[in-house]
Amino acid sequence: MLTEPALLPSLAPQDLPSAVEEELAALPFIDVHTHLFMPSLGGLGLWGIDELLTYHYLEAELFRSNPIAPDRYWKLSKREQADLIWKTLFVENAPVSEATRGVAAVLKAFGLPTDASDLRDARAFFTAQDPEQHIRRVFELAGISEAVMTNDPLDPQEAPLWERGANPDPQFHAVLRLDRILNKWQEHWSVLQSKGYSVDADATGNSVAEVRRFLTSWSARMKPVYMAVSLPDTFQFPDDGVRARLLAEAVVPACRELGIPLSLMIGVRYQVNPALRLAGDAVGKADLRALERLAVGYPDNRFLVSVLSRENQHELCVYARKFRNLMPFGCWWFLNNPSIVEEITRERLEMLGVSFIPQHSDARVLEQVIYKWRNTRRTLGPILTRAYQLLTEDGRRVTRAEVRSDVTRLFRSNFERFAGLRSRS
Ligand code: HDL
Ligand code: ZN
Repeated sequence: MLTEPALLPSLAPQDLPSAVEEELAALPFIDVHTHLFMPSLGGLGLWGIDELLTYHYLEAELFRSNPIAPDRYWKLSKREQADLIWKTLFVENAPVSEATRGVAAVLKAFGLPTDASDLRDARAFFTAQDPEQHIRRVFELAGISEAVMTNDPLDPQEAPLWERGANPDPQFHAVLRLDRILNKWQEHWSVLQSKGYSVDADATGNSVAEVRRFLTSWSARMKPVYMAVSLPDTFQFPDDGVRARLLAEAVVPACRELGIPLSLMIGVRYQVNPALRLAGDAVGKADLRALERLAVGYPDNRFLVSVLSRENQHELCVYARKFRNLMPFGCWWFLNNPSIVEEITRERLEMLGVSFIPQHSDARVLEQVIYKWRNTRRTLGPILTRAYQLLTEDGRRVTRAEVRSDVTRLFRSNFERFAGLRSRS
């Protein structure tokens, strides 16, 4: 309760750092975008040291420090790949990059050696873990209560698990991911057709209505907290292509009817180096007037927005000031590095107060949430403290209760309210 006496006296400047640090540590966050999977989606979930080391961020870094040709690397087994990455990035070099240091932080969290010459101990530890208990423990170590998944209804591995009935889990929320429909219609319209939807290659005739029916059917199955799509830096809206038409006539109306946001993650330059596979994507500055037209055109829709280019961040803040149905979230992918997180978060605080969602982990491997959220707390603490110090210098002190309320908005209730999460339960 905000009125507890202990929370009421205003904080002296020297007490701000510890108060902020304690409130960040005490609050379990909601991780609003991950590639993790709930236990009932079993085999899809990645965890353990071999998956941590073969994360595509580390594969990209391997190829800069080891002469192995990518096509030869891809022929190695998962263990051989992990051994090579460990030797190259952790033994032959100090793991000073964000992604390599993260693996060291995970090993330390479990009391495992971070400077071993091989992976024997780490493999033995992770192999000995019970998967479901491990998930609960990892979430606790990370300080998150829930993770929002990325669920693809056209993924040949994942779709059958949902169609057979996947038990929901209170620590995971589903998201209906739309990339195959919106970005790769040419390759996937026939999959929809094979599932009984009368669609065609140009999305004419009944196609829009049938996509809408597909979304409604999968929403009933998954109960998504939002729908999501990643978009290229060249994304335009409106335009005379299939994507804009399906967005406007199927996806946006479906989200409005379901009362859930649409998450737009804009600025990817896909596969600039296909030889690196998942690590082959890059970044491009997008034209955010497309976002402006969506916010203006659909005032009753809500849009979660993350942009990949550092150069787009300030204008996203400006757009968020113009349109309350835009919710900036996270420092996505190539931005999730302390030097850039600090810049983005400070400008968001300066322009939006606490009306945004500072971070998501984007974790692909379970234990990554441990280091990604540790880093977020470590980076955000001084930034929030500075904001309160400036406020105090300018004549307004804050109470512990206000710090707690701000941290709760930033890492829980902004998302809960925007996604209508609590109002639906
Ligand atoms: O499209 C996305 O959700 C991105 O996050 C990609 O999955 C990307 O490969 C990634 O893992 N970024 O962190
Ligand atoms: Zn992602």
